[in-house]
Amino acid sequence: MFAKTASVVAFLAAVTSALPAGTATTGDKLGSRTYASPAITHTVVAGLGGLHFDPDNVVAQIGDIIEWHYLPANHSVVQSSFGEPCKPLNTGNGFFSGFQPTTSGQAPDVFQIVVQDTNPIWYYCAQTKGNHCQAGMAGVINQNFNSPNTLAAYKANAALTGVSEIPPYIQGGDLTANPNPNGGF
Ligand SMILES: *[C@@H]1O[C@H](CO)[C@@H](O)[C@H](O)[C@H]1NC(C)=O
Ligand SMILES: [Cu+2]
Repeated sequence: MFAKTASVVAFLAAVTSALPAGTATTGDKLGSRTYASPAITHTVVAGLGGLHFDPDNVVAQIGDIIEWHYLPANHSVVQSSFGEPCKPLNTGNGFFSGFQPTTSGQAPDVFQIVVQDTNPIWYYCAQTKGNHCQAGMAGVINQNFNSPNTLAAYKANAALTGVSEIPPYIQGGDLTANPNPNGGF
């Protein structure tokens, strides 16, 4: 009996801590309210449909995972700012997956990040052979749809840059074995 009560209390505590800030709770009963949706993984495929990320405009919740898969020939993802396309974030804190070459099918590894906040996350492919970023190989997580900072604007500005910058090392995410290497894209 005690154990059951304790587990209910633990459950309530867990649910309460998962609620968005500002959501009122009263007593020990859960009223009608909206729950945060469980974290999901958003798959983005680099190189699907040419020099392109598919999908290149993703809306994700905090806690969701973005997982990039790599098709031929040799792509990467690098976080950038909106204002400086094809260039790593100047804070040095942005992510870089490294280059993930494959001659056919998917590359053996995927790169994952966890969405930490609701700010837009801009990124590009740093492959300089063929100028992938300048050709439009860029994407965004959580674009602000009320802002002039659109993905189309990012790509237009990217086309005006010279050579993309390649970060010195992999950072800011997890390079991990592809969980679905034979998945068709
Ligand atoms: C992938 O591209 C990078 C950057 O251009 C290059 O350094 C690397 O050698 C390439 N790897 C393969 C296997 O082509
Ligand atoms: Cu690329």
